[in-house]
Amino acid sequence: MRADPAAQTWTSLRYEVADAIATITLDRPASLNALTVPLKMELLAAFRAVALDRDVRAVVLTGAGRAFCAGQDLKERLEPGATPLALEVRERYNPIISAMRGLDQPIVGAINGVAAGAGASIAFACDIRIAAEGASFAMAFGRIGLVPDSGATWFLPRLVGAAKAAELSLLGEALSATDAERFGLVSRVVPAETLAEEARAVAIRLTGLAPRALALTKQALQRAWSVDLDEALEDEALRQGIAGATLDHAEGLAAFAEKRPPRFTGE
Ligand code: T3D
Repeated sequence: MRADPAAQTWTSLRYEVADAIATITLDRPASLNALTVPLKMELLAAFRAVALDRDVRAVVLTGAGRAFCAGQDLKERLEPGATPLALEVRERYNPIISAMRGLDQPIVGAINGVAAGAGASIAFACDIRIAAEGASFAMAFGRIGLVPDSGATWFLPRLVGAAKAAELSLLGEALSATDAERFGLVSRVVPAETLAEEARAVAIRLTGLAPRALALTKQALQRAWSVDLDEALEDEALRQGIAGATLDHAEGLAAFAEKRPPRFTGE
């Protein structure tokens, strides 16, 4: 897959850039956007394209049709010669999650419908999640005799707490959008008709902020999950040193003093 989105032929997703926002739409609606090998490869290529495009300041990730993503395409898994599971997870799923978490630009998940199995994991790996009223999350892995993957065991307890994560993972029952909001899994729930607009509005707000500070914040929040307080404090100090040396910080101070909106350039 090529890193230049203009040179790439997308068959299983749509990749559109406008107003410094890359919108990635999983586009296999007849299969509820289930993840085939081509879709996984394209999704990874899409995040790599974003990583290389400094003009993109935020990403919206969503699904076409009535689902966000139903996880692994189970029909493909039944085909003769399907890649062994551990290899598939290691070489196709894990790189997508790593690419999402390693991306400087924040990802807004517009969860338009069911997010099941690895589809839920991909939703969890977004930085901000907004759900449509009819959306739901299902840790569907156990129902087909598998274990949670693609980061689900790492993200879910951190997002909803250990007890709820265990219940959701072991029972595999769907969590409604309303309950997802109650447990802090999504920032808010909106009517389906306004989801795209609401997600875009959040992305637009992100594009107005200092890109380097956003990237450093994203990294700091993630690192804080796995270090003790002393390390987190030192990490914040280090990152503040980096952010403080940017032109965007100088611009932020100048804009404050001059009582005008800042114009951040990412430098
Ligand atoms: O490589 C590896 O295998 C390892 C990685 C594993 C990671 C995973 O993601 S494991 C979990 C895989 N996902 C699932 O088990 C979810 C399977 N789907 C469902 O349980 C249900 O479809 C949903 C709860 C998501 C939605 O239910 P519903 O009633 O709204 O829709 P439906 O009628 O079941 O599905 C609509 C169509 O989408 C249907 O197509 P058809 O029969 O009308 O032509 C259905 O087969 C298709 N579809 C839904 N999910 C998948 C799928 N096709 C392929 N793969 C799917 N995962």
